[in-house]
Amino acid sequence: MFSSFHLEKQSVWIGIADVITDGRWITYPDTMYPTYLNWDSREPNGKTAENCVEMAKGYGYKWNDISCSHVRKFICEKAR
Ligand SMILES: [Ca+2]
Ligand SMILES: [Ca+2]
Repeated sequence: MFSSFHLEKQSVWIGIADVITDGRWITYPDTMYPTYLNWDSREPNGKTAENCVEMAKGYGYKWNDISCSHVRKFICEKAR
């Protein structure tokens, strides 16, 4: 999984976006449809204004779509 380092402190990008077709979420950089979703109950709500996905600190790290222009650290998958 992922390290919990820094997670208590801030929201993070998880490499999923719907920049090509709104509502069609794709993982990056491998461009796959995610097989797992963990949206907050109020999300996604941003339509074409919010195209990147964060694990949102304010939502208990459930997912939120948000403008891609925000500055966030990333969570990345590490090869075994
Ligand atoms: Ca969107
Ligand atoms: Ca949102």
